[in-house]
Amino acid sequence: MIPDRFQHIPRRADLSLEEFEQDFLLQQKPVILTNLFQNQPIQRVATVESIQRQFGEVPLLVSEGIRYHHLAQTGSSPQPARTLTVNDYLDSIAQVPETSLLCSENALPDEIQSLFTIPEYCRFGDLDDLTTRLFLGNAGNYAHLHFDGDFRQVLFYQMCGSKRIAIVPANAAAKLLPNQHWSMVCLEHFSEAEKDAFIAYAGGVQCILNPGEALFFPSAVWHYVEYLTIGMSVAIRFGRNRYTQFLGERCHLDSKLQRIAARMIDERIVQEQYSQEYELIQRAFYRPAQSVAEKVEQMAAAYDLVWKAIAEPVDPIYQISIPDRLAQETLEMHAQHRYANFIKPLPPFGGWGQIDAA
Ligand SMILES: O=C(O)CCC(=O)C(=O)O
Ligand SMILES: [Fe+2]
Repeated sequence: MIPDRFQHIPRRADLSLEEFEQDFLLQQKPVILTNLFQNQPIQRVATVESIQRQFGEVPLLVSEGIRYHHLAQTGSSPQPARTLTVNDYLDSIAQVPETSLLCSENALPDEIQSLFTIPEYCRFGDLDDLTTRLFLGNAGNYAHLHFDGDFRQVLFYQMCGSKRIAIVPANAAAKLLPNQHWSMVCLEHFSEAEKDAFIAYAGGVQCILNPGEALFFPSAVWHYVEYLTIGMSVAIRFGRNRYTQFLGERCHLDSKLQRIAARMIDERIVQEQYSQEYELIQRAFYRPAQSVAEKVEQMAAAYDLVWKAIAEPVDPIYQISIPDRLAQETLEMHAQHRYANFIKPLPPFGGWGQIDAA
């Protein structure tokens, strides 16, 4: 265990469901639950040795995980993903301790799923939409600063090892150079002092998460994760309501949508306060367009109108646009499959028949 030198995020044991929802979830504040799985078998798997013993033969998809390749434009492409057993992966990191490969966001194997019950805290949202994920990585690995584009709340349980986690509120986007759900700020290349200074400047908080602890990530927050040791974590990703499901699965991601979605986590509030705004986005979604670029423009205009209607009077993110061509191109690539059914192609070009004939 590594002491949490930050002490920015409260640690709570035995938090009642009501306190969790009122003081943290509905206020979109992080909290660390210190005894989430007390007396459940998962709590006894807290060392690398116990992971090897219990899950050594479980297959994992190992890849470069949450890194910022596509915009870094370094000319190097990510290493291909491959399947390894837990033991083979652990052996491989003993051979190459600085490898960038890790198991990121894998479906949670049954062998681990069967060691705990889904906590009552996760019942907010549509329970059928709840999902679980596994992470296993080497010391020195990281997840680049991003927000989760599915707009789920997450309970992030640390089985073994320690992670440094930074959380930055959605409204800091203007300071983070957002592109889709990525920040273009590469904290992984900053010195320790620069990281701390930058995260403080962006209004963020940090913690060191240790075995047995679970961090609650509010929906749509920015986060950056460092593996301080070999670490294994389980993410319980809450179900969403029908509004955040639509925004997270069908609309193109950007930091304005992020802020809109963060307002819509409670479906009662959407029904009471934001139904017109939600419909505006839905209408834009179903309006036909002739190209992905045009579709993105229609949607961005809808995000803009909605955000103008619901933003706080002084809001830094309102200034954001995506000026650079590279960002626009990658945005359209990302939007392509989401809007594919709504694009009417231009009629095919008829050729220069007349001229040729002459
Ligand atoms: O721990 C990690 O590697 C990243 C976690 C993360 O980004 C997430 O659970 O959404
Ligand atoms: Fe994430």
